[in-house]
Amino acid sequence: MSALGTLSTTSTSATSSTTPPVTPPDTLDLNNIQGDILSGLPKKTQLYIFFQIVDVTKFRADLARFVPLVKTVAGVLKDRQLIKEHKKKGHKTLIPLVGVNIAFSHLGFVKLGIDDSSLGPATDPFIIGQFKDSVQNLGDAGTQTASGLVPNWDPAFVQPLHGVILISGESHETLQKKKLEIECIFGVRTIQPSIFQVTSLRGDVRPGAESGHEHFGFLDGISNPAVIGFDKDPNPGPVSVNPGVIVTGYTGDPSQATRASWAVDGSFLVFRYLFQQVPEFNDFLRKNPIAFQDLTPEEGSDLLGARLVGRWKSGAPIDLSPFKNDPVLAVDPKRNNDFKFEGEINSQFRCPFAAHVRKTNPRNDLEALPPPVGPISVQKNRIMRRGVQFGPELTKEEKKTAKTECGRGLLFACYQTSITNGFQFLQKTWANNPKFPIGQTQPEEPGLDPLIGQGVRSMSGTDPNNEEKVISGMPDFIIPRGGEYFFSPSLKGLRETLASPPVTA
Ligand code: N7H
Repeated sequence: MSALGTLSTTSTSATSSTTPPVTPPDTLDLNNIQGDILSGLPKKTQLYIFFQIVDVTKFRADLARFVPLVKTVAGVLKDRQLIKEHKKKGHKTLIPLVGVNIAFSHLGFVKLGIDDSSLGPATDPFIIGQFKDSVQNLGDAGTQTASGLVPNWDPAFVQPLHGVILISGESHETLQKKKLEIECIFGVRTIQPSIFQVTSLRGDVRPGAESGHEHFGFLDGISNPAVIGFDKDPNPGPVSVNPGVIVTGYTGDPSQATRASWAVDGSFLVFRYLFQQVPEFNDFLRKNPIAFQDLTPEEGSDLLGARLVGRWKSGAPIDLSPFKNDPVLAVDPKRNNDFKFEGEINSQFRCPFAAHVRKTNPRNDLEALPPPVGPISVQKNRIMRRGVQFGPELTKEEKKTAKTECGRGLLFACYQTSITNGFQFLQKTWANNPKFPIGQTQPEEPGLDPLIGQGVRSMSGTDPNNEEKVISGMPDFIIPRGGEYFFSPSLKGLRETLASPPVTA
C-alpha cells in the first residue's frame, strides 16, 4: 500500500461515479501552439541543437527573424494533409517538408532576463534543472565529487544549456539546409554570434521494416493521450485527457490560474539522451526463455521480451494477446490500445505489474481501486511522447559478441504542463518504485520497470507459471547520458516577450 501513499487520492476517475459534468471543451489556439506538442512534427530524421545564448541583445533581435520559421500545430496539420494526398496519389517518394520548433530552459529565461516564475516555484523540476534532478529524483547513476553527486552524463549535458532548436524533416539534405539558414540567423560562425552550439544530436527513424520500431525492436508511438478539444474522433483506449494536461493555460493545467499570459499555449519539453544496450538485451532474452505451454525456446524468449514491455514487438498488447503475438491486432488502431488490465488487479498472469507500459500507464490498476484509496485517475500523469532513435543498426560483431560497441538509443522527448506530475512522476514514483503498482493482495513486489527503472533491478511476474518468481540482477538495458527540462512557448510568447520588437525606421 505504501506506493499509493505518494499519490493524490482525491482526483476523479473516468470510471468513477464522481465524473464531473460535461462542459464544452476549451478552444485550443492551433496557430499559437508549437507543432510538436499536439501533432508531432512529421519526421524521418530530426536534429536537436542545444545552445547557449552568448549575446542577449543580438539573440532577441535574431529571434524575431527566427520566429517565422517555427511550425505551429495548424502548420503541421496542413503538412500531414499534404503527405496524405501525396500517398493517395500513389507516390512512393517523400515530399520535402521541414518543421522547426524552439524551447528554453530555466537558465535560458534567466539569461534573457525574463521572469519565468509563473512556470513553477523554486522547487519545480523545471527550475532546478535536470542535471540536479537526475541524481536527486530520477535515479540516474552518479559520481561523488567535491561539489556533490553528479550524474555520469555525456560532458555536453554537464554544461548549462539555455535552449534547444528542433528541426524535423524527410531527409538529411532538408535538415542540413534549414540548419544552415538558422545558423545564419543567429550568426553562428561569424565574429558576432548570438548563440553557441553546445552540441547537436541527430535522430533517424530506423530503416526498412524496422521503421517505427525502437532499437530493441518494439513498435513505438502507439499510445499517446487523446486530447479533449483537439482529437475529435479518438481511437478506443484510455480516456481522453483535458487539454491543460499537455498545453498550458487550459482546463487541467495545475497552474492554469497563475500562468503569465506569455506562458499560455506552451508546454514543458523533457529531453532525455537514453542509450540502449541492444545486444545485451537480446542476449538476456536468449538466455532466459520462458518455458510455457509448448513454446519453443525462441518463442519463450519473445514472450519474455513481450512481458518486459507489455506489448509484442509488433505492438500487440499482451493484455489482449498474452501468450502469442497477434500481428493483425497490432496494426488495428481501433483495438491495439483498447485495454485496461481489467480483471487483473491482483494478477500478473497476463501482464506483469512492472511491464514498461503497465508501469508508465497503469490504467485500471489505479482507476478501479476501491475507496478509501481509489479510484485514482492517471489522467494528470499522462505525457505526450515524441522520441526518435539515434545510432546505427547492430553490427555483425555486436551480434556475435552480445556487447555494445556503437552508441545507440532514443532521443526521448515528451510534453506536459507539469513535469512533477508527468515525466518526473512516471520515472520516480512509478518506474523506480519496486512496490508500484500495488495496493492489491499479492505477496510479491512488482519490482522496477525492467527497461527504464533505475536502482536495484529486479521484477516479478515474468513467468506466467509462477507469478511470484523474481528475476534479479537484471543488467541495465537503458542508460541515461544527459538531458534537460525546457519550456516550449507559444508563438505570441516568442514574438512579444522573448524576441525584441522589430526596429522601425
Ligand atoms: Fe516508453 N520500448 O521500446 O521498450 N515505451 N520507452 N518510456 N513509454 C512504450 O505504447 C521505450 C520511456 C512511456 O500508454 C512502448 O507507444 C524505450 C521513458 C509511456 O500504454 C515501448 C525507452 C518514459 C508509454 C516503449 C522508453 C516512458 C510508453 C509501447 C527508452 C517516461 C505509453 C508503445 C529508450 C518516464 C504507455 C506505445 C501506455 C510506451 C519503449 C522510455 C514512458 C515499446 C526503448 C523514459 C507513458
